[in-house]
Amino acid sequence: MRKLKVEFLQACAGPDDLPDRRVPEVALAGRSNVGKSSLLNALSVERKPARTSGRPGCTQTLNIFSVDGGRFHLVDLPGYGYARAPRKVRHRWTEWVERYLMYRVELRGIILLVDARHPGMASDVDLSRFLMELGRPYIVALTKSDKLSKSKLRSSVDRAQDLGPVLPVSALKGTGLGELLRWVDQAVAV
Ligand SMILES: Nc1nc2c(ncn2[C@@H]2O[C@H](COP(=O)(O)OP(=O)(O)OP(=O)(O)O)[C@@H](O)[C@H]2O)c(=O)[nH]1
Ligand SMILES: [Mg+2]
Repeated sequence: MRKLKVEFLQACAGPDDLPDRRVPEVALAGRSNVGKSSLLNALSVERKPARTSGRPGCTQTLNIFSVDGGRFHLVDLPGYGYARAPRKVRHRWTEWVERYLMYRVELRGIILLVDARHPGMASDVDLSRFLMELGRPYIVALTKSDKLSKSKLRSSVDRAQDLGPVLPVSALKGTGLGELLRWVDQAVAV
Protein backbone atom coordinates (compact mmCIF):
# COMPACT_ATOMS: atom_id res chain seq x y z
CA MET A 1 0.00 0.00 0.00
CA ARG A 2 1.25 3.45 -0.92
CA LYS A 3 0.94 5.49 2.26
CA LEU A 4 0.29 9.23 2.47
CA LYS A 5 2.74 11.97 3.31
CA VAL A 6 0.82 13.60 6.16
CA GLU A 7 1.87 16.85 7.85
CA PHE A 8 0.00 18.64 10.60
CA LEU A 9 -1.17 22.00 9.26
CA GLN A 10 -3.30 23.66 11.94
CA ALA A 11 -5.76 23.21 14.79
CA CYS A 12 -9.07 25.05 14.46
CA ALA A 13 -10.95 26.04 17.61
CA GLY A 14 -13.83 27.66 15.71
CA PRO A 15 -15.19 28.19 12.20
CA ASP A 16 -13.17 31.39 11.71
CA ASP A 17 -9.94 29.38 11.96
CA LEU A 18 -10.73 27.22 8.93
CA PRO A 19 -8.22 27.74 6.10
CA ASP A 20 -9.39 29.40 2.92
CA ARG A 21 -7.27 27.45 0.47
CA ARG A 22 -9.64 25.66 -1.91
CA VAL A 23 -7.89 22.39 -1.19
CA PRO A 24 -10.22 19.34 -1.21
CA GLU A 25 -10.89 17.90 2.24
CA VAL A 26 -11.80 14.48 3.61
CA ALA A 27 -13.04 14.47 7.20
CA LEU A 28 -12.78 11.76 9.84
CA ALA A 29 -15.88 11.74 12.04
CA GLY A 30 -16.84 9.50 14.92
CA ARG A 31 -17.28 9.05 18.63
CA SER A 32 -14.47 9.93 21.00
CA ASN A 33 -11.96 7.12 21.27
CA VAL A 34 -13.22 5.30 18.15
CA GLY A 35 -9.76 5.58 16.58
CA LYS A 36 -9.86 8.66 14.29
CA SER A 37 -6.34 9.84 15.08
CA SER A 38 -4.97 6.28 15.03
CA LEU A 39 -6.42 5.70 11.57
CA LEU A 40 -4.91 8.95 10.33
CA ASN A 41 -1.53 7.87 11.66
CA ALA A 42 -1.87 4.42 10.11
CA LEU A 43 -2.45 5.96 6.67
CA SER A 44 0.67 8.07 7.04
CA VAL A 45 4.31 7.43 6.10
CA GLU A 46 5.45 9.32 9.19
CA ARG A 47 4.91 7.46 12.39
CA LYS A 48 2.55 9.74 14.29
CA PRO A 49 1.41 13.06 12.82
CA ALA A 50 -1.79 12.93 14.95
CA ARG A 51 -1.91 12.61 18.71
CA THR A 52 -3.77 9.58 20.07
CA SER A 53 -4.94 8.71 23.54
CA GLY A 54 -6.69 6.05 25.56
CA ARG A 55 -8.51 8.89 27.29
CA PRO A 56 -11.70 9.92 25.45
CA GLY A 57 -11.95 13.49 24.22
CA CYS A 58 -8.27 13.90 23.47
CA THR A 59 -8.83 15.75 20.20
CA GLN A 60 -10.89 18.83 21.09
CA THR A 61 -10.12 20.95 18.06
CA LEU A 62 -10.69 20.34 14.37
CA ASN A 63 -7.20 19.37 13.22
CA ILE A 64 -6.17 19.80 9.62
CA PHE A 65 -3.44 17.72 8.02
CA SER A 66 -1.91 18.42 4.65
CA VAL A 67 -1.47 15.33 2.47
CA ASP A 68 1.19 14.81 -0.23
CA GLY A 69 2.31 18.43 -0.18
CA GLY A 70 -1.19 19.90 -0.47
CA ARG A 71 -2.93 17.39 -2.81
CA PHE A 72 -5.75 17.33 -0.25
CA HIS A 73 -6.42 17.81 3.46
CA LEU A 74 -7.43 15.22 6.03
CA VAL A 75 -9.55 16.76 8.77
CA ASP A 76 -9.61 15.08 12.18
CA LEU A 77 -12.91 16.21 13.70
CA PRO A 78 -13.49 16.44 17.46
CA GLY A 79 -15.14 13.25 18.70
CA TYR A 80 -18.75 13.23 19.83
CA GLY A 81 -20.32 11.38 22.71
CA TYR A 82 -17.69 12.55 25.15
CA ALA A 83 -19.56 12.84 28.44
CA ARG A 84 -16.92 14.57 30.52
CA ALA A 85 -16.86 17.90 28.71
CA PRO A 86 -19.15 20.58 30.17
CA ARG A 87 -22.53 20.48 28.45
CA LYS A 88 -22.09 23.90 26.88
CA VAL A 89 -18.76 23.01 25.30
CA ARG A 90 -20.16 19.75 23.99
CA HIS A 91 -23.06 21.60 22.43
CA ARG A 92 -20.77 24.08 20.74
CA TRP A 93 -18.65 21.25 19.28
CA THR A 94 -21.64 19.52 17.75
CA GLU A 95 -23.18 22.65 16.33
CA TRP A 96 -19.92 23.80 14.81
CA VAL A 97 -19.01 20.39 13.41
CA GLU A 98 -22.51 19.98 11.98
CA ARG A 99 -22.23 23.32 10.21
CA TYR A 100 -18.84 22.31 8.87
CA LEU A 101 -20.31 19.08 7.47
CA MET A 102 -23.26 20.94 5.98
CA TYR A 103 -21.67 23.95 4.35
CA ARG A 104 -17.96 23.38 3.86
CA VAL A 105 -17.35 23.78 0.14
CA GLU A 106 -13.95 22.05 0.20
CA LEU A 107 -15.37 18.91 1.82
CA ARG A 108 -15.41 16.02 -0.68
CA GLY A 109 -16.04 13.05 1.54
CA ILE A 110 -16.46 11.85 5.11
CA ILE A 111 -15.07 8.74 6.75
CA LEU A 112 -17.55 7.82 9.49
CA LEU A 113 -15.67 5.70 12.01
CA VAL A 114 -17.73 3.21 13.99
CA ASP A 115 -16.40 0.78 16.57
CA ALA A 116 -16.74 -2.72 15.06
CA ARG A 117 -17.78 -4.02 18.48
CA HIS A 118 -20.74 -1.60 18.76
CA PRO A 119 -22.21 -0.97 15.30
CA GLY A 120 -25.67 0.21 16.38
CA MET A 121 -25.01 3.10 18.78
CA ALA A 122 -27.61 5.87 18.59
CA SER A 123 -25.11 8.69 18.02
CA ASP A 124 -23.54 6.83 15.07
CA VAL A 125 -26.94 6.05 13.59
CA ASP A 126 -27.86 9.75 13.96
CA LEU A 127 -24.72 10.92 12.18
CA SER A 128 -25.17 8.39 9.37
CA ARG A 129 -28.74 9.64 8.80
CA PHE A 130 -27.48 13.21 8.83
CA LEU A 131 -24.80 12.41 6.21
CA MET A 132 -27.31 10.51 4.09
CA GLU A 133 -29.64 13.50 4.11
CA LEU A 134 -26.80 15.85 3.21
CA GLY A 135 -26.03 13.70 0.20
CA ARG A 136 -22.29 13.97 0.79
CA PRO A 137 -20.18 10.93 -0.16
CA TYR A 138 -19.24 8.95 2.94
CA ILE A 139 -17.97 5.54 3.94
CA VAL A 140 -18.43 3.70 7.24
CA ALA A 141 -15.05 2.48 8.50
CA LEU A 142 -15.60 -0.22 11.12
CA THR A 143 -12.60 0.38 13.36
CA LYS A 144 -10.66 -1.91 15.69
CA SER A 145 -11.78 -4.89 13.57
CA ASP A 146 -8.71 -6.74 14.91
CA LYS A 147 -10.54 -7.05 18.25
CA LEU A 148 -13.23 -9.33 16.79
CA SER A 149 -13.20 -12.95 15.62
CA LYS A 150 -13.99 -13.51 11.93
CA SER A 151 -17.58 -14.58 12.62
CA LYS A 152 -18.25 -11.70 15.05
CA LEU A 153 -16.83 -9.26 12.51
CA ARG A 154 -19.09 -10.68 9.81
CA SER A 155 -22.20 -10.09 11.91
CA SER A 156 -20.94 -6.63 12.85
CA VAL A 157 -20.52 -5.76 9.14
CA ASP A 158 -24.05 -7.04 8.49
CA ARG A 159 -25.51 -4.89 11.24
CA ALA A 160 -23.56 -1.83 10.10
CA GLN A 161 -25.04 -2.00 6.58
CA ASP A 162 -27.89 0.19 7.86
CA LEU A 163 -25.44 3.04 8.38
CA GLY A 164 -24.09 3.13 4.82
CA PRO A 165 -21.36 1.51 2.72
CA VAL A 166 -19.16 -0.45 5.15
CA LEU A 167 -15.44 -1.19 5.18
CA PRO A 168 -13.82 -3.03 8.14
CA VAL A 169 -10.45 -1.52 9.05
CA SER A 170 -7.74 -1.89 11.64
CA ALA A 171 -5.19 0.82 12.34
CA LEU A 172 -3.26 -1.76 14.34
CA LYS A 173 -3.07 -4.51 11.71
CA GLY A 174 -3.44 -2.39 8.58
CA THR A 175 -6.61 -4.20 7.46
CA GLY A 176 -8.71 -2.37 4.86
CA LEU A 177 -6.39 0.63 4.63
CA GLY A 178 -5.50 0.14 0.94
CA GLU A 179 -9.17 0.07 0.03
CA LEU A 180 -9.88 3.09 2.22
CA LEU A 181 -7.11 5.04 0.47
CA ARG A 182 -8.61 4.17 -2.92
CA TRP A 183 -11.94 5.55 -1.72
CA VAL A 184 -10.23 8.73 -0.48
CA ASP A 185 -8.31 9.19 -3.75
CA GLN A 186 -11.51 8.90 -5.69
CA ALA A 187 -13.36 11.34 -3.39
CA VAL A 188 -10.72 14.07 -3.71
CA ALA A 189 -10.34 13.58 -7.47
CA VAL A 190 -13.96 14.65 -8.13
N1 LIG B 1 -6.85 -2.73 18.83
C1 LIG B 1 -6.97 -1.56 18.23
N2 LIG B 1 -6.95 -0.42 18.97
C2 LIG B 1 -7.09 0.76 18.34
C3 LIG B 1 -7.26 0.85 16.92
N3 LIG B 1 -7.40 2.15 16.59
C4 LIG B 1 -7.32 2.85 17.74
N4 LIG B 1 -7.13 2.05 18.80
C5 LIG B 1 -6.98 2.47 20.22
O1 LIG B 1 -8.12 3.22 20.61
C6 LIG B 1 -7.77 4.31 21.48
C7 LIG B 1 -8.30 5.63 20.95
O2 LIG B 1 -7.67 5.93 19.71
P1 LIG B 1 -7.61 7.43 19.13
O3 LIG B 1 -7.05 7.28 17.75
O4 LIG B 1 -6.93 8.36 20.05
O5 LIG B 1 -9.17 7.79 19.07
P2 LIG B 1 -9.85 9.17 18.59
O6 LIG B 1 -11.08 8.78 17.85
O7 LIG B 1 -8.87 10.02 17.86
O8 LIG B 1 -10.26 9.82 19.98
P3 LIG B 1 -10.59 11.36 20.31
O9 LIG B 1 -9.46 12.18 19.77
O10 LIG B 1 -10.71 11.36 21.77
O11 LIG B 1 -11.89 11.69 19.64
C8 LIG B 1 -6.25 4.25 21.58
O12 LIG B 1 -5.92 3.58 22.79
C9 LIG B 1 -5.82 3.44 20.39
O13 LIG B 1 -4.61 2.75 20.56
C10 LIG B 1 -7.27 -0.39 16.15
O14 LIG B 1 -7.41 -0.46 14.94
N5 LIG B 1 -7.12 -1.55 16.87
MG1 LIG C 1 -8.22 11.94 18.20
